[in-house]
This record gives sequence, C-alpha cells and structure tokens, in this order.
Amino acid sequence: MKISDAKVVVCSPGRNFVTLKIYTDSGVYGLGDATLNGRELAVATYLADHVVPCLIGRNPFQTEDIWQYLYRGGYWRKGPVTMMAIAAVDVALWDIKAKALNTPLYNLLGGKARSGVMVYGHANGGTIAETIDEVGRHIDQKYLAVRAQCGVPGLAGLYGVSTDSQPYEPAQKGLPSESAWSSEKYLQFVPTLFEELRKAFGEDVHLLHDVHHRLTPIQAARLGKALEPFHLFWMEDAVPAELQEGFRIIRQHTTTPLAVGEIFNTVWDSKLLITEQLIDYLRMSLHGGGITALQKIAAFADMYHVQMGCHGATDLSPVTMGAALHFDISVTNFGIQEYMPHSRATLEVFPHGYRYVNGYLHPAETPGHGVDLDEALAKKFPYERAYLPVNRRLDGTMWNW
Ligand code: EZ4
Ligand code: CO
Repeated sequence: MKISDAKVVVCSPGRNFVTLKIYTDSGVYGLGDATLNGRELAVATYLADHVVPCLIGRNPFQTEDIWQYLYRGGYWRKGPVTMMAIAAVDVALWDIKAKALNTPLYNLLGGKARSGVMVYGHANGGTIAETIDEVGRHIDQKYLAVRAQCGVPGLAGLYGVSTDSQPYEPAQKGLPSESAWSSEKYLQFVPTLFEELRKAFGEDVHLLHDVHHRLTPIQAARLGKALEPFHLFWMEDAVPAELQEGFRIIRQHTTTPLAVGEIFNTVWDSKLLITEQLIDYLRMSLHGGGITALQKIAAFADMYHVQMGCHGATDLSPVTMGAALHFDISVTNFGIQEYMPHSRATLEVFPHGYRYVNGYLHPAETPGHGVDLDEALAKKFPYERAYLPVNRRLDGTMWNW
C-alpha cells in the first residue's frame, strides 16, 4: 500500500478547523486534525506546501519512520506549527492502518484497558449561584467530573465564562479582544467558589479548575493550599510552564493535585516536571505529535506516577477527540479526558461514532478512529479569521491569557 495523495481542508462550522486527508492507492483514506487555534493557516500552509509532497509514495503503515522523517528531517525541531502538522499526518496514518486491518484503532494500541473513558465537562457562570446551577446541570447529565469556572467581581471577560447562553468558546471573529486581570481579586475569590460547590454537592463529584497560566509560582502555591479542604481532582495550568523548575515551589507547598501541558508539543516540555514528580496529570493531547509521540510520553510519565488527562476543548476537532478516545481507552496510566461537546454544525461536518453515556465517552467501534469529514458540507463553511483573546492587568500590563 502506498500514499497516493493528501490534501488540507480548512472549514469553519462555527469555528475554524484544519483537517488533513491522506489517500492511498488501495482506496483507504485517513484523517488527521491540524487545528492551531488562532494561527490555523500557518499549519495548513506548512502541511500543503512542505509536508504533503514528501508523503506521496510512502508506505502508510510506517508510522514510526514517517514520524521520524518529518521530525528529524525538518531540521528545525519542535514548536506548535511543526508538531501539529506531524500530529495530523500521524493520526491520519494510524486511521489508515486500522481501516486497512479492519479494526478499531484501540486494537492497534493496547486494546481496551478499561470499559469507558471518564470525562469532565465544563460548567461556568457569571456568579457563584450560576456556576452552582451549571455544575448541577452536569451532575444531572451524569457527569462524574466537572470543571468549574466563574466570573470574578471587577474583572471583565474572564477566561472560561460564557458571555451568552452558548457554551464558552474563547476564539472570537475579528482581531483579538482584550480581557482584564487581577491576581489579587482572583485569589481572593476562587476558594469561596469551591467552598460553596462542596456545600451544594458534597464530596462525590470530582471538581476541577483551570487557572489558565495566570499566577506566579508562589501565588499558585497559595491557591493550592487554600483549595486543599475542597479536594480538587486537579488545579490546571497554575503558572506558565516554560519554567519547569517553578513547579517545585508550588509542589512543596500544597497537596492539591497539579495538571499542566495542553500547549506542550514535545516530551522536552515536561521532562523535568515528570522526572521530579512535580505534576500529577499531563494534559498533552494528540496535537503534540500524534499517537506515535503520545504513546512514548505516556509510557515515560507512567514510571513517575503521572497520569494522562488529555486536552479536549472545542478547538481540537472531532477528529482529535475521536482518536484521543482510542488512546485513552488503551493506555494504562489514563486519568481523565476533557470533554467540551462541539456545536451541532461541527458534529454534522465531522460524522463520528464516539458517544457519551453516563459520565464516560466510548470510542467508535468501526475500523479506524471512526471520525469522517463531510467535504460537501464543509465547503459551505469557509474559513473566517478568528483569534483568542489577550489579557491585561488592571494597569494595562500585558499578561498571560
Ligand atoms: O483555552 O483550547 O482546558 N482547556 C483550555 C482551553 C483553551 C483553548 C485555547 O485554544 O484551557 O479552553
Ligand atoms: Co486548560
């Protein structure tokens, strides 16, 4: 079997997605996701202009060789554009391989290591009362784990909080919007939110929270300590993680479990975090180099008691979600999977076989990863420029969004 062609499809059924479709001379094709939120066209160009010509004629079963060819062969290693392009190729090739062997993708990984993939949903509100209602709504839908985000008085346009009745979607059309930040107001507020959530729902539901890279290590240490009585499943992205050593400060002060890594794209981003056991969950997704990369990183993390908790926001297309579920169900050190359901339009453009039942997602049982692309429908949703917001402190200083 040989790769005969490949093409990149950019569409925007409510938000932008970049999809790679690889064809073979046997008629089997595979799909990979290359959506880099806010910088989509850079990956589309990287793939179409520089990667696709190198794929033609190769054996699609050689996932390891092709991964190394693109990683080592690029000479300029790492980075989100390169690694997301490699990820799209890798996931599409695993899809082809599983389809050609007529089996669901998980059977080429470890096979089923559990009966379902525990997910956490996103609850948010402008006030504590609204957030309590939203967490309750998720519990009614049988979620076992819920991430809670809440508006903080005095801070406009906060990460994770919807401004309308739709689920929270950070990317906005047009140029980047600006939100306001105060670590002081945030630190003062968040422990009360979780105190009220535990009062309302008791200890059974797993509660999670995303700090979204906005604190310094000592501030994160303070928050982790303050949240200890409320037993979070994890505190996510407490600080920006370029400085891996910064997590030593957080770790030595608190027993609140720590998760990080949704923007990582190689194992080097978390090597010290893992070997020094500074985190509990690694949030890297298939976007960071695909299945070939994530399998190795997960095996390395497992030696240090770090579990996988893959990113699963709506800017990862249903292709990434569908493929991630095969990884999640087959890897031994699985922790939890983020699940933010896509819009109806997106789900129509990407016909898929995965399903949610009582707090768990189940991968498709059809050959491959089980997610397809309706190209005719995708054409009706052309690319629309969109950006993630930026964040400023109250005095105007640029901060981490
Ligand atoms: O803000 O994927 O945990 N989830 C997140 C996401 C990220 C988006 C950015 O594109 O932090 O909502
Ligand atoms: Co996050």
